[in-house]
Amino acid sequence: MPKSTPPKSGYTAQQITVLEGLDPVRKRPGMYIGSTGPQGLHHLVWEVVDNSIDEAMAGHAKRILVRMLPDNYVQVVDDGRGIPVDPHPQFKTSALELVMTKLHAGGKFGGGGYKVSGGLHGVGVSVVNALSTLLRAEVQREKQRWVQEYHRGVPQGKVKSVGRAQLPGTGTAVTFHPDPTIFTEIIFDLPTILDHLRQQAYLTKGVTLIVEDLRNHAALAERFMESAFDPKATGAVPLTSTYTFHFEGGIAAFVRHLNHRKELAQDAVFYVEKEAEEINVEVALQYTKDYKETALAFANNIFNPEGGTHIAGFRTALTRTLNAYARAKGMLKEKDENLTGEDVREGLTTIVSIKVKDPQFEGQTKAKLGNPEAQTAVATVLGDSFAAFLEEHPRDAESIIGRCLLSAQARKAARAARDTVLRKGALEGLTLPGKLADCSSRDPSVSEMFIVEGDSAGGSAKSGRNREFQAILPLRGKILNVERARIDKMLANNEIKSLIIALGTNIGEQFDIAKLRYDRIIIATDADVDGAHIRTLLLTLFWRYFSKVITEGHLYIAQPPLFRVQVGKEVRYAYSDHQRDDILRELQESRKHGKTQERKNKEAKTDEEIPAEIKASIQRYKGLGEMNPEQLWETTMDPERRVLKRVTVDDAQKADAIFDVLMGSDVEPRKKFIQTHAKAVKNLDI
Ligand code: 0RA
Repeated sequence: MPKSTPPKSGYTAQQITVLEGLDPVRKRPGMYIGSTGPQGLHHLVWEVVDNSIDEAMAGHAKRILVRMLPDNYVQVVDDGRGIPVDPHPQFKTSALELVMTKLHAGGKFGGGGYKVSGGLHGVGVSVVNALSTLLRAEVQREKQRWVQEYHRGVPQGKVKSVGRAQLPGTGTAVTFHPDPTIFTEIIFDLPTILDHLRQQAYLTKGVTLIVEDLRNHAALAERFMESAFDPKATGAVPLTSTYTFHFEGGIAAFVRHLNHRKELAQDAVFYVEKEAEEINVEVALQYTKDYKETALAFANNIFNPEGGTHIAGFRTALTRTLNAYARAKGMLKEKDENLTGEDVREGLTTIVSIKVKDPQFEGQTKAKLGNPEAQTAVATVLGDSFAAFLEEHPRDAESIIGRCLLSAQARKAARAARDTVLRKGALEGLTLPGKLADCSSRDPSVSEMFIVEGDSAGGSAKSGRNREFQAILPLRGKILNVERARIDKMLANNEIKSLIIALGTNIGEQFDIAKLRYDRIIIATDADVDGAHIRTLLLTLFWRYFSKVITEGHLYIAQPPLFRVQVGKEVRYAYSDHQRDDILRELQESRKHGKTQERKNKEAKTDEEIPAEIKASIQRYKGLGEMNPEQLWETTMDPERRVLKRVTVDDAQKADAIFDVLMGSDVEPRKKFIQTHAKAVKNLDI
C-alpha cells in the first residue's frame, strides 16, 4: 500500500476509508484493467475518455481533448456539465470526491438519465485514480474552478474552489500520472491513442475528439499542469501537434473509410440506427470487389474482436434478406441452391455497433458479446431496413446479388480444387520440408520453432540455437498475401506448404491443434518496414487458418535488440533508443568510477583530472542477419535472456482487419491524411 505523508488537516480517518475502498484495485489491478502491461496502461486513458464520451452521448459535451504531457502525464478535458462538486445527500461528501474514490460510483449521480458505458472499461475513473501516483480533477461549474488532488487514490485535501472559471462554459478535466510501481512501463504511445480516439469518434457521431501531443512543448505543458483550462495556453497549442477527429456520418463514415482504397460493388453505404429489445442498434455496410470480409463489432463502444451475438444476428438476417430478395426478383431460380453465409459475406465491409444496458462478455479474453437478446435485436433491425434498402436501390441490389452469385460459383470451384489437392494427399504423409532445421526433441511441450526472415538470418539461427528443443524455419521473401488468396492457391505456395507441414496441424477442416509439433511458434523478423510487413502477413495467415495457435497462446514475436552498446570490455543490448541512452550513461558512469578509483590508488589525483567522456561503441542492428550466431542466441533465442511477446487476439485482429492507414503504426502518413482532410472539408467526415 502507498505510504503517503499524513495530510495536514483532519483527513486521516477519511484517508483510511478511501484506501479500503480502492485497496482491491491496487492489490489486483489486472482484474480491473486487464493487465499491467502497455494495454492496461492505455486502458487508464480509455477509462477517463469514456466518462467524457458518456457526457457527450447524453448530449452535454461536444469536445473531448486528450493532452499528452511530458513525463508521462495525460490530461483529458471535456466541455460537459462538469462533475457536480456539492455534497452528495447520502454520503455528505462532494460528489466529485465520491466519483474519484469509490468503486463504481461513476454515473450514479445527478439522477436517472446518465448512462455508464459499461464493459471492460466502465470500471470507473476511481480505478484510474487508485493506479496513479498523482491525479488532479478540475471542474468548471457555477462560474468557479474547483480542484481536488489525489495520491494513489487518496485525497490530498478537500474539493476547493480556486477562483473564477477560466474558459467560458463548464467542463471537467482529469490529469494523471500512472504509478510506475504498478505498470511494467508507463510510456504512452501516440499511435495507439490516435487509433483508439479515431475509432471512438466513428462510434460517437458528431462528437469532436482532439489529441494534443505536447510532450515536447515544456512551457505550454507547464501551464496546463497548473490549469487544464488556462485560456492563454489553450490558444497557443500549435496545429502541428493537434489531431482532430469528427465524423458526422458515424459508422457509415467508418465503412467508407475502411473501403476507401478498394474497388466498390455498391454505391451507397447502407446505414440504419434503430432500437429493438431495449437495445440501440447501428449497422453500416458496403460491398467491395475484394475477397475478404471485414466485420467489426462493438458493444457500448468496446471492440469485440471475437464478435458474438450481435454479429450472429447480423449474419442470419443478411443471408435471409438477400436470399428472399434474389428469389423474389428471379435472380435465384427455383432449382438454384440458396446463397450461403460465406457467399454473401465475401467482399463485405460491416460495422455493427450496439448499446445495451447490461453487456455480458464471454470467453477467456472477454472479447465476445454474449447477450442473447442482442441477436434478436440486430436481426430484427437489419432484416426490416436492409430489405427496404434493396427495394429503394435496385441497381445496388442487382450488383450485390451478382457479386454473391459469383462468390457462390468461385466457392464451388475452389472446393473442387481443394478436394483434389487434399485427396491427392498434398499435405498428409509428406516429409518435413528440407529447409526446416528440426529440433531433436520429439516432445512438443518443450519444443519451439523460430520462423526466421531470410536465409542469412536463418543460417545464423541454425548455428546459434539449442538444437535439443529449438527448430528453425527460414522463410524466403514475402509469403503469399493470404488476404487475397483462396485455400487452393495457398496450398500451392511452397513457403506456406513448408510452414503447414512443420506445424503438423494440417489446415481447414483437417486442422487439429492437438497435432501441433511445438509449444511455441516464434516469429523473428527484422526491425524494418519489410520485417513488419512479413510479420503482419504471418499474423494474418495464422489468424485466418490456425486461429487456435493464437487463442491457445502458442504464437510469439521475438524482440531482437536494436542496439549493441560496448564500453571497454562490457557489452550490453538495448531494445529502444531510451534504453540505449540509459545503458550508455550507466556504463560510462561505472567505468569513470572504476578509473577514478584506479588512479586515486596509484597517483592520488583529483576528480577533475578524470576525462568526462569515455569511448563507447554503439552498433545499430538493422536486421537479424547482422548478428552472428552467438549474438543471436544471447539476445533473441536464449530462454534465459530473450524477450518474447505473446501474440494476442487483439494483435491478430488488428493485423487482419485494419492494418492500412487506420491501424498502421507509422504516424507520418496518417498525420498527413488527417491534416489534408482536416483542411479540405469543413465537416471532417473522412
Ligand atoms: C453526473 C452528473 C453531472 C455530470 C456528470 C455526471 C459528469 C461526469 C463526467 C465525467 C467526465 N466528464 C463528466 N462530465 C459530467 C451533472 C449533473 C447536473 O449538472 O445536473
